[in-house]
Order: sequence, then C-alpha cells, then structure tokens
Amino acid sequence: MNNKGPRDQYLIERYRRFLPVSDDTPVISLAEGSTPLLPAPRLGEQLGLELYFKLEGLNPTGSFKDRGMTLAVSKGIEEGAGAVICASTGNTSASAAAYAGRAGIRCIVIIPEGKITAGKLAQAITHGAEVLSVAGNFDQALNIVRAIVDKYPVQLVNSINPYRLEGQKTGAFEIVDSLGKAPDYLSIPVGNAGNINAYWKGFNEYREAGLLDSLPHMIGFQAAGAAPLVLGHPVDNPETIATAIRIGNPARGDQALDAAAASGGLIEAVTDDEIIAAYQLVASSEGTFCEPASAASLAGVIKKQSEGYFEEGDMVVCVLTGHGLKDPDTAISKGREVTHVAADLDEVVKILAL
Ligand code: AN7
Repeated sequence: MNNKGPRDQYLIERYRRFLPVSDDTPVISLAEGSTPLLPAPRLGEQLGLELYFKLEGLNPTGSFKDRGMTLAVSKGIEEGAGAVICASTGNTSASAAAYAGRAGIRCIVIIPEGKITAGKLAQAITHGAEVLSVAGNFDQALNIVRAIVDKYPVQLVNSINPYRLEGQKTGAFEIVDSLGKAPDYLSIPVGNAGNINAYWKGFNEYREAGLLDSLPHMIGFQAAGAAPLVLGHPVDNPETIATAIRIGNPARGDQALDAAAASGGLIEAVTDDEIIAAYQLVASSEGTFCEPASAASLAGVIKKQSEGYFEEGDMVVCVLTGHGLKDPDTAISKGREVTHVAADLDEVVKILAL
C-alpha cells in the first residue's frame, strides 16, 4: 500500500541530503517546516531595519520543536525505541506527544508544576502522553529524565539528543532558501540553548555546501530572570512570564555562547516588560500572534536598536518560535480590557462613541 503522500511535505524528505537518515529510516512526519518568512514592513520602518519574522508557530503542533521531533522520533523508531521521554517547559512535550502518538509508541513527559501554559498541557494530554508534573523547575525535571535514560530503555527527545538539532537546523536552510542569502542578523530566544546552536549549524552547513556566502550574526535573548548565559552562572530559581524559556541551567549553554561569539553576535537578556511589550506590538501591528518567549527575539532587536547596534537597513530575521494560542492566559491577563455591556444597541453605540 502506498499511502505516503507527496513526499516533499515532509521535512526529512526535503532536506534528506543534509540529514543523518537512510532509506531504512522510517519517516515519522506531520508535514512540519516550510513555515512562512513574513516581512514586517511597519515595524521594520519604525526600527530602520529590513525586518522579517520566521513563523515557527505555524508548525503542526505550534512550535519549532516539530522540526527536531520528526527526526528524533524517526531515528528512535529506527533504533528500536518503544518509548520516548522528555523534560519540558511545554512545547517539547506537546511535540513529543504528537509524534510519539503518530508513531504508536509510548510518550512520557516530565513538566515543572504550575508553569506549563494551558495550550501546551492540553496538547500533551490529548495526544496521549503520560504527564508527570514535578514539584520543581525545568532543570530539576531534566536531571530526573537524564537519570532515567541512563538506566532504562527509553529514548530521550530533549535537545541533548543530537537528532533534535539536526532537524531544527532546517529552519536556517529555509531562511536562506527564501532570501537567497543569510540575513545580517538572526535573532532568537534562548532557553535550553538548543535552537540557537541548530540554526548556527544550519547556516554553516549551507555555506560548506556552497549555498551561502556569508553567515549571519547570531543574537540570542534570554529572559532577565532566567539568564544564566548572561550572568555567567546557573540560576537556581529562574523566573519569567515567558515560561517556555524559564530555564536556569541550559544544557547547551557553552556551545551557544561559542556560536554567538564565532558569528560576531551576542547573547543578552530582556526583561519581562520588554518581552510583553514586543509580544503585544507584533500582534497588534503585524497581525502575528506569538507566545511570550518568542517575542524575546523582537524585544532584543528593539533594545539593541535603541543602543545603536544595527546599521540603517540591516536585514534582521526574528525567529518567532511558538504560537500565541499556546498561552491564552498571558494574552488575556496582559491584554486590553473587555468592556461588558447590556445587549442594547443604544448602550453599545454610546460606549463606542460612534
Ligand atoms: C517557544 O519545550 O525548552 O533555547 O521544553 O518553547 O532551544 O531551548 C522550549 C524552549 C524558545 C527556547 N521558544 O529554545 C521545552 C523548551 C519557545 C520554546 C525556546 C523554547 P531552546
């Protein structure tokens, strides 16, 4: 039976020659990637930049994690895994649950109590994962997961798994495929520091393949209350409204600092207020609803622009890593007030001052 469908829907097929797969690798896919690179002319003009957003929230489970998960789960199945496990601030768990469900294997997710947004938890549960909520933070959850995979035959699908980065590097390929070159700057939120490394790897591989002349400067942004790479030491009790990046001891932190330095970029922090301002700005002025952590990329660009960091007209791509619907509670609690009114035409017209 041939029920494979158009193969170029699958990220692994499109970029097969850059990925560690063979004809024997079963492709577990939800038709991920191929996300839009949306120009942001209004904000760009305000900032004096040629600004784009890479809309990773339009992946099948609403975040960039799907790029890595298609590869991690496919390779896991190839290697005989019957179960996958991850610690997660939410998006990894949603993606792992979806791909494991698609593959027909068990999925275990360990999340920090009370710090997973409603959308992400809804996804993990509904895709059939076994969800354990620990009375601790992400870093503690990840330590438990690392100890489990050392002892038991369960496949780890956090970004410590190298296949995750292999899949996620395709985000960089797509940006170059659309622009015909790399941007001057690639701005990206940093949590566990997997994705910034994945993009850097992707740009470098395209250059080695002769598909790219010059590399972008990689600029990564952590939340100020969870900024171990900026402070230079782990943070025991990370805190930020951007729960996706509420991580105090990133697994790939040193590697991320190396990538930023090698590219002539940086890793800095943005405050929760700056994150929320950028989150509301991109939604209200460019029609793009991302989750708070994703807006750290734009918040960082706005901050650096105010410091005179960029040249007029520089091309900047902000990676908007996850969809705004992941976190309806923040949107509503930080958003404009809803006006309550009687079901009465005169009342409505009066309030609207039409
Ligand atoms: C929307 O899901 O760590 O620096 O467990 O969900 O590669 O960790 C999520 C991270 C940015 C940070 N934006 O990426 C998890 C998790 C969003 C995210 C990040 C995450 P990394």
